[in-house]
Amino acid sequence: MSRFLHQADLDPKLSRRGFLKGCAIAAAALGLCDEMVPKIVEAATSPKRPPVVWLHFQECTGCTESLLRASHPDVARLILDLISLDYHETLMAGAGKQVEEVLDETIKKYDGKFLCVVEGAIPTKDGGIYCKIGGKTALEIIKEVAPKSAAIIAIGTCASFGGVQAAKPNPTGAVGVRDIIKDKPIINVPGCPPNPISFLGTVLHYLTFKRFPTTDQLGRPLFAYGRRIHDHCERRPHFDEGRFVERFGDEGHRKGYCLYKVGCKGPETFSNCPAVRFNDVDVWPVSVGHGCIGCTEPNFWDTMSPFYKRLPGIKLPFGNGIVEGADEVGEKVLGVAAAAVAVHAAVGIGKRLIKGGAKEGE
Ligand code: FSX
Ligand code: SF4
Ligand code: F3S
Repeated sequence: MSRFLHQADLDPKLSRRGFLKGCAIAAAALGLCDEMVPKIVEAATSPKRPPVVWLHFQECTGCTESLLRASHPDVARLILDLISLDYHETLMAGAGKQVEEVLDETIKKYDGKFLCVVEGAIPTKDGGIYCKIGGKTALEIIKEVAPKSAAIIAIGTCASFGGVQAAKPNPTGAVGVRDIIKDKPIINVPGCPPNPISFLGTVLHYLTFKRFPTTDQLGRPLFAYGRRIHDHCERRPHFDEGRFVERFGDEGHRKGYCLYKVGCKGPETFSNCPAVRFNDVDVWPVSVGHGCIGCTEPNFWDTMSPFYKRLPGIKLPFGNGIVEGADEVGEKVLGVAAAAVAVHAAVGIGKRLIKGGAKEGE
């Protein structure tokens, strides 16, 4: 780890057991079989750690915070042990000219070899003046650093798609890295913030196979973003059977019913949250009673809001078996996802009818 880092919040040493556990968690998240764990361990223990330059632009630093405050300290520690973090503005003890020199030195010394991690969006309006570090705009910095990097990981929804600052009317013209840099391998690990395991898995895959994992059309690794939340949510049986929370705090909420009608965007959101969960205590937003707000999706501040209104255009089974027509709430157009959800809902109604639980038209 770089001499510039504060180390107080991290365990001084990662035990062998903790190390192997971290590798096993990442291998499982990557969908790799047990036989692959030794290969991952070998890559992770290579003395040749890739130098990493970690840039911060328009964001809240939640991505770094969640990574380092991971209640699973081994995961945070493993990430920092895997890479040689040569430049990271939040973690560096130094400041000003001294660290700017470190950045210059690092990108020259490791020209074409370092991994660039970008956290935060890049403002493009008015010459990019809305985010400046050391007298340079974020736009200038990314254009200077990216061409010298081997590959880029955009961590968080801001660096991936623009995030909160790109919300309408996007006053600073904020965009994600892929909108600026076109000729480097770039992978998006969105989420506001993303799950540390998704980032760890991406890094481990890169170290082990010398390339990024397969992605979807939005540049997100399929191992973490290949499934819709709605399709592996533990409340899904309630959706299918038409049991919904109508208001926060009502009986249905206390019983753990589906949160769709109080705004859950799980049917339109791709992420591993229900499977990987957070904070090492086996929870995720929906499990603790709050709908998913779609934080891994592009423009979710616009397309997924109002956050407490249901997605429009979906036919739903009510508790009494009546099928309600499409609502016009928010501005999201659901397309294929809506059709898929409607089919599931219809199946649920069908089951209820077959069971004789409700009469048609009731
Ligand atoms: Fe964005 Fe990350 Fe949301 Fe915050 O840095 S993804 S605002 S959690 O912290 O970039
Ligand atoms: Fe789970 Fe949300 Fe889908 Fe309901 S709508 S099943 S709470 S993901
Ligand atoms: Fe984000 Fe939804 Fe997961 S809000 S953290 S994608 S449950």
